[in-house]
Amino acid sequence: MTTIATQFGIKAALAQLGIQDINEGTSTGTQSFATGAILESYSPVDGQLIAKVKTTSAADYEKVMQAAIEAFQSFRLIPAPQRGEMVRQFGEKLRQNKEALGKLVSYEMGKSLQEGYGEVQEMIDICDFAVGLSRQLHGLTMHSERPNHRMYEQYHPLGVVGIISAFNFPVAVWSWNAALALVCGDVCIWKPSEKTPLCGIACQNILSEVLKENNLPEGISCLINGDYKLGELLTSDSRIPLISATGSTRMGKIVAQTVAGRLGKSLLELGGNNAIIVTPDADIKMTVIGAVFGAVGTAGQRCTSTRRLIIHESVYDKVKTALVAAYQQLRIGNPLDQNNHVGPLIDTDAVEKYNKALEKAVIEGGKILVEGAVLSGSGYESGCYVQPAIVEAENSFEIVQQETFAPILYLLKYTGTVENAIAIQNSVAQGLSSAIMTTNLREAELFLSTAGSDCGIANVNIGTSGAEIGGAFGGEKETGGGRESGSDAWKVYMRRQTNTINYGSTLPLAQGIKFDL
Ligand code: UN1
Repeated sequence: MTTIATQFGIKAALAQLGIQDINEGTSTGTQSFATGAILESYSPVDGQLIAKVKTTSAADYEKVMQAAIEAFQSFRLIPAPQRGEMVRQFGEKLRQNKEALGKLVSYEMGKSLQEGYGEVQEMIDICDFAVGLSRQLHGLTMHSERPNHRMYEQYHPLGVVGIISAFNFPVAVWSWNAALALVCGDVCIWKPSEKTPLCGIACQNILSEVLKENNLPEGISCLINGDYKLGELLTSDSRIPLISATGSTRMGKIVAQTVAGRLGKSLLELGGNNAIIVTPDADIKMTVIGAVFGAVGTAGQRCTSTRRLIIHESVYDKVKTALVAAYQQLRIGNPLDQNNHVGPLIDTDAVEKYNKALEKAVIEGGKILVEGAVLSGSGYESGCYVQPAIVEAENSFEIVQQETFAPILYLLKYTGTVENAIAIQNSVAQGLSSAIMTTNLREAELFLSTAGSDCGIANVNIGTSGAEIGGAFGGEKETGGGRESGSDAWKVYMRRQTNTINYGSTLPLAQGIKFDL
């Protein structure tokens, strides 16, 4: 029998990425310590077991930590551009492995193959960005108030950075953190989602080769696998100055409190409840493409997925009809088959949450426009495939206020001016991504102004998902306030030091204070 894994070259991809039937899930570079329980990784694509992973015990964790601390002692002293060269080589290896890694992402996580490749492309892009950055880790110089004094600031590496990533971007989000942290001179310990451990191992294997080829210590990049208890070891560990965590708001609140309790720094990328405002002047064709991709791309499991459409009453029916027609065209099925638009949800728990959300929407008074359904039969054996749904709702519904990681799009109507739509858009607890579809300059600029969107990302005539790595990525309010990836996000991975140098022969004090002996 030809399985999906053989038909789509998954077996070959796994072999290329160094993934065996049972993998050592704990590793610093090429060296592995793994004595914890076995974690099995099943594909949501066909429900098949892909491989087993040995998890990290508390004792293993301690060994990994020691290796990381030791590696930091030497790695921090390597000039930043040389660390950049290492990241450049990593980017090259990602180019060579793009196809294999993209396939694994698609098969283990369930996103479409194109999106799997796109994720690896984000990794390559952030490596390129980090290479340039390795020569630009600069601080400011200031004029001292004292004569013959010079004052400036410089950035030093922080130490061990803990990275906790989610299943939905099983490789890219780690790389946003790791590529920057590495050029900054930090070493990393990564705990990927338990739902996508093989993606973590594949990345680790690729980076390990680079470390080995450059005779660099293995502890520079460490991988640990396990459940939330392992996460707790990481977040409560005062040897880790920075924890970067991506996941739900519920998880982020626990991480933030634990890290703050020891006065560590945290960088949080949590839930979104992203909306597109559609004004009377919107280009309807562009709106439909942006909204459909935003709502059903990655089966609605991006933190940037479009969850709400806030449509002006004058174009409401037109947009609604166009959307319903577009949803009829959607092909749901094996994400490795490029004829399909929508792949499976990550697991059957996610399917249950999707069902519950739709039920709740109806109980609260929502009107179903495109019916949801769990698909069964040939090709849907994993039980993770669902029909993307559209519901007419109110922003005040409890379910609309929540982030459901599934392809459910809520249509909300607004009347009057764009200020009303902006108020609806901002009336949720989350603040990640937002967009406006309009050809009206006044509306667009108002949306981007201080009186406009309160989100970390605000787009004009683009959907809410698919941000480029060059910008700082993250959001406000319950999204956690962190910024990753481009712009000056690197600063969080370093400690800032202000230096004042007296090159004169007297010791004047600041603020004019006299202290004569
Ligand atoms: C996420 O869902 O956690 O903007 C990250 C986007 C992607 C990243 C999403 N570049 O949709």
